[in-house]
Amino acid sequence: MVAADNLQKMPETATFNLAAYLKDRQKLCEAALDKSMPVVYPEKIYESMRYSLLAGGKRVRPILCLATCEMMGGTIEIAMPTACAVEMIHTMSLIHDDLPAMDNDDYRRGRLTNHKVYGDDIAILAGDGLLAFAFELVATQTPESVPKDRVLQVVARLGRALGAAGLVGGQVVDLESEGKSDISLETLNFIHNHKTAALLEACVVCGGILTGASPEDIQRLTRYSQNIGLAFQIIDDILDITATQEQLGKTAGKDLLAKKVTYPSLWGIEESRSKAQQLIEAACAELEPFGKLAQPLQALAHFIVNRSN
Ligand code: GRG
Repeated sequence: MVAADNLQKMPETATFNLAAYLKDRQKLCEAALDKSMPVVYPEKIYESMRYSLLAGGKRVRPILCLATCEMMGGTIEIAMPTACAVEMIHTMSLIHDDLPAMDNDDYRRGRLTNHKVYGDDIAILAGDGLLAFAFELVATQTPESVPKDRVLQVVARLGRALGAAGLVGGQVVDLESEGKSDISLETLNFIHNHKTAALLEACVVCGGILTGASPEDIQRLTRYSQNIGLAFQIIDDILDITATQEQLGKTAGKDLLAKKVTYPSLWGIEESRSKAQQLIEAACAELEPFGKLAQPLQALAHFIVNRSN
């Protein structure tokens, strides 16, 4: 969920109220996620998947997917299965990231991590189950009005964003970089372009694909999302230093403790913030041709740099 202090900082214009927009879209996403996954036999695995999936979270990824689809002339209805899928994929990556074999974290989204409650074995399977279900959902629940070749493109785009060319690749380089103090900016960018930005890019681009967006528009959406993706991670690194565990819902200060190379460790906090802001300006500039229709995506970009969790 979006913390109240996040929303207070959000720019509110006469024509677009981001706080109200986020509240409304979060409610829709929560309801769709809840409905998508009932508990059946064997109950334990469904409960474990639902434990993490319905634990709150800002829902930035599904909202980006819905907002892009609407900007490009589509509806919430056609994008909702893909929006739920990206949140399931994101949640599974958090469950696996928190495992003792990876980041070894005890808290996430304000509660104990999945493996702390269900054990490592079930947590691994909950991640696997969410990942598989995400693809099933897109393939079977996207409305018939969406041509099948677009659904196939979404499946392919998501698969690429997650595998060794995306999240998995970024995570591998991140693990390899642990304990090394001589990580270059190039390597740091590789890690975060893959670990964080690739899924955010897929959320936005898939929202466009579902509407049959032109290759030029897909290019614009790609540049917008790559910029917000890197800015998202820069802010994540800053928050690890400046925010409390209560605000983050997970252990704070882990990067400093692990002596991890991060954007603030390379540039300092102020410079990092200013670089994130520049990325957001560049992202918003990509959307100028869409005029007022781009307001939600532009406001979401600003939300990403102004958030406090
Ligand atoms: C995808 C097959 C597959 C495996 C996962 C573990 C792993 C491989 C990758 C790690 C990916 C990871 C955890 C990246 C960090 C991304 C990030 C900045 C997360 C925080 O996102 P928020 O702030 O969190 O949107 P909420 O809780 O609000 O959703």
